[in-house]
Amino acid sequence: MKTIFSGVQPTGTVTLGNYIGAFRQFTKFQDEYDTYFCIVDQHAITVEQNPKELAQTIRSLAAIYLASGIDPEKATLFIQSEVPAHAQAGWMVQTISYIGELERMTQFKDKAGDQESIPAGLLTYPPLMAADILLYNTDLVPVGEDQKQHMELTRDLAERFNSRYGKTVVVPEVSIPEHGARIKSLQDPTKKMSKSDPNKKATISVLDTPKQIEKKIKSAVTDSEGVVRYDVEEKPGVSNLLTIESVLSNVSIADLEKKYEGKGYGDFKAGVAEAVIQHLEPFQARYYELMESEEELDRILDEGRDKANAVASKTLARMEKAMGLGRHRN
Ligand code: ATP
Ligand code: LTN
Repeated sequence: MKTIFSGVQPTGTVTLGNYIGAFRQFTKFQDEYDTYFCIVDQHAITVEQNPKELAQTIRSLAAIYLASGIDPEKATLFIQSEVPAHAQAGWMVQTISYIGELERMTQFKDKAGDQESIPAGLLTYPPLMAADILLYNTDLVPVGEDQKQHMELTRDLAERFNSRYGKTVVVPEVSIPEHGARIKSLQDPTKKMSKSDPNKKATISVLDTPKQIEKKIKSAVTDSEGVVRYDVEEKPGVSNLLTIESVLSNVSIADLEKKYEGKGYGDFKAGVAEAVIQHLEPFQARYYELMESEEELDRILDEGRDKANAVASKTLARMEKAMGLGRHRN
């Protein structure tokens, strides 16, 4: 059976972009693959976090994974910092990473910005991500489009490890969804919708109320043509809304264009909002139920931690042996 691994950072509330680009894919894989889904809290601290809020966001993210349909009977859901092999293997992968290639990562450049003091962890974020993936002998990594560059580097690092130390790790492939891999900001449809956008009108959280969703979609930036048609170059705002409705209601873009023929943006936005609200309603109900049942959440995360530890510690031992660390006899 092939293995799937993906991770999401517990930073702020999960957006509709995360949901469409990542979570929606995850559930599709759990029936046919050996799946690992990780709450990457050690990645989250590459940007300063409030400790109390981080602890809360970790639980909330676990509930979001489950509410989106992850079944703990089939998939392994766990917290990165509870499996020590991640930090250990992350260090090892760092030693074969080059500063130049890490500095070229666009996520690093965006997050480092023009800060005077750049945390070293922002730079060494990708080797830890590579370690996450390699520890589970992962074949396929489902992520949104923004992670493509990190995945290319992960493959380079895996190949480098194997060529230096002998074939030890599996070189993973990336899986990016055909539609919805890059949901855009509602206020600037040339930028991706991002959890950390300070303008709350730009993002829809998966926990927003129907009223908030209606309001945000109503104020989404479109254009002055007044015709609902898909054209990413000329009409990025309308195209983004069409993509959102299409993936959430499972109706093709062409059929949606027909549905809105002769209608204005008012009707169109109301339709998109309705599709989002309808889709999120059962999700939110399950989320709040899970957040109430602390024990169930803890039990699932304990089991996930144990299953992940068993697999990760084996790969770690193999990597250490290949590198000659410790007292492994040949
Ligand atoms: P931040 O903006 O704070 O860096 P993020 O929104 O990118 O956070 P992550 O936890 O880094 O969130 O990403 C979780 C998953 O969601 C990743 O697989 C990522 O590729 C995907 N993703 C993030 N933003 C989008 C988006 N706008 N459209 C589609 N997928 C997305
Ligand atoms: N870098 C990713 C989060 C992440 C991840 C991973 C994704 C950390 N480790 C392993 C897939 C596999 C992000 O910023 N979205």
